[in-house]
Amino acid sequence: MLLEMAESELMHKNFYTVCRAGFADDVVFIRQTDDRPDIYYSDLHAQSGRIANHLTELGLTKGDRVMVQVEKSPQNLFWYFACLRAGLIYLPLNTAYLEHEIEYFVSDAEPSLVLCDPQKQPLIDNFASCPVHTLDDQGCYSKELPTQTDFKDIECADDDIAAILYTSGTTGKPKGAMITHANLLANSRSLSDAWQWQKEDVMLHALPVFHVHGLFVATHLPVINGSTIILLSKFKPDEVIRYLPESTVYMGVPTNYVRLLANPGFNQQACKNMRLFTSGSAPLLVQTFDEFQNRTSHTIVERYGMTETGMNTSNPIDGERKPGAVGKPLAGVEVRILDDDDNPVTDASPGNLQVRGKNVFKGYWRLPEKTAEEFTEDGFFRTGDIASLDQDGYIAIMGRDKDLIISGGLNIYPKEIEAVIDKIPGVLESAVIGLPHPDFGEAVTAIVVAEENRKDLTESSIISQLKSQIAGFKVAKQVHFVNELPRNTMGKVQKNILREKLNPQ
Ligand code: MLC
Ligand code: AMP
Repeated sequence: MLLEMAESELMHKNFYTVCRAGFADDVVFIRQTDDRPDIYYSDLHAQSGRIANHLTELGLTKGDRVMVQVEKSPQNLFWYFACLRAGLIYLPLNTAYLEHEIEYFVSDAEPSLVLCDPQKQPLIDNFASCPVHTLDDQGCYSKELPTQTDFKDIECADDDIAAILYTSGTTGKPKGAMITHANLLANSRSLSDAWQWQKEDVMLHALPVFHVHGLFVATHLPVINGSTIILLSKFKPDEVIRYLPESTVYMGVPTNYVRLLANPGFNQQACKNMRLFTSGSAPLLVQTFDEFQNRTSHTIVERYGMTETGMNTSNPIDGERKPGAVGKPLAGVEVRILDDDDNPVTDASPGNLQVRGKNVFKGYWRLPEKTAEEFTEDGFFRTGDIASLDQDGYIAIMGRDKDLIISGGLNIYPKEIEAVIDKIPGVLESAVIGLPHPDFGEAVTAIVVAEENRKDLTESSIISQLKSQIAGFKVAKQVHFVNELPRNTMGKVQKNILREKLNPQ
């Protein structure tokens, strides 16, 4: 019912226009920290209108890409909504990405405009064939915006692309997930409903805004309901604790919760006005779930999602929130678990998780074959996650079919790191695995086979080479040297043996 309504509401509008109908101009959109003035929903509308006018004056038209790699700020969000209003495709990048990573995204996405931090501009200018403008961490833009705030929002169909978010791939090359206006609407509506969002809720926002979690879930829910966001530029435990008493909702990755629990100031008093804590993007350890409950008397709502699908399942607001489980499918999301022969799993054994619904993306940017591979004939998306279903209908994520490390809520594909290590002179081959880590959940670990007598190759030399070439979060936290990698009869590296050896239980 809800989703039928969502579809008809989007007709001839875009996701922003639907949000606009739900927010009031005189309500605070963003409460800033450090005594900076409040930003109202009227400001969001006026500023996004000016930017949309500017983008149009620059000659950008529907479907063009705007690539954005800037620090988190209210202005960053104005740009996001301006793109939606102008029918442009918003393409956010992790600020940790370095030169050759950005160069790949520019060549693959062919943006019509890049917006970046001033320090990155000369570098990106070297390889981008489009204009490169800057927005600094205070929200100052390098050009003058028009004064005209009125803007006639561009009409969008359900499957018009609102954003492209890159996700890494098993081949080592990131793929752009094309997310439509209808995907955004369906997911924010079903989550609002599932989490019983109220207009009066105040969202304490400490996530980055270049991923689904921070950009879509933690921003859309307040905006579609016309609620206030307390916007923190980064996750800092002391700052989160300081603003919790003025908030009602907090969303985090498990590392955020581990770090909050390590702070003695995080207690029942700090959380007394809170209605909801949610966790996702990586598995939440039962130990963290329990410790959180004991410390705060609140129970974390764990949910499960992906860049390609938005949110799929959630533990309930009313009803049992099970530790180690990600809950039941959200409204409008169909979920099934199949064995390796594609037969439905009928008991609680683990199998391959597939999802279908209006939340599921349109496909990978300019990769029709890859897109076709990831969908079944009847339209289910193969998540690559291994899941099981209990007798109460709760899903638990048991593992992954894909060779993927999730560190502090960020995905890292070993293949990409191995390719960089293998190019270091003196390295014969390498294998990259994830090992349990108390802070990040999993930590990138490299196992390297070096040529004989390469005394210059050490853990720190490999780490510093990686740091110069790839984003810091992907850099191996540890490097081990071995004489050879264990392989099976097919010649495939047996990563399970490496994991067992380096992390004996
Ligand atoms: C930073 N570093 C990391 C890291 N983040 N290393 C491993 N894993 C990470 N996630 C490294 C940096 O390179 C640096 O290394 C050092 O840690 C300090 O950097 P920092 O920038 O000060 O880090 P910090 O602020 O502490 O960041 C940690 C974090 C952040 C956990 C707050 O990573 C974060 O916000 N994670 C959330 C990501 C997220 O939003 N995921 C959602 C994806 S969407 P050095 O060596 O230079 O000191 C998705 C779908 C879904 O998955 O279901 O939601
Ligand atoms: P991303 O590609 O960054 O969107 O990450 C999506 C992946 O994160 C999923 O395919 C899962 O493997 C993982 N993930 C997200 N939420 C959870 C969760 N609550 N528990 C376990 N894994 C999760």
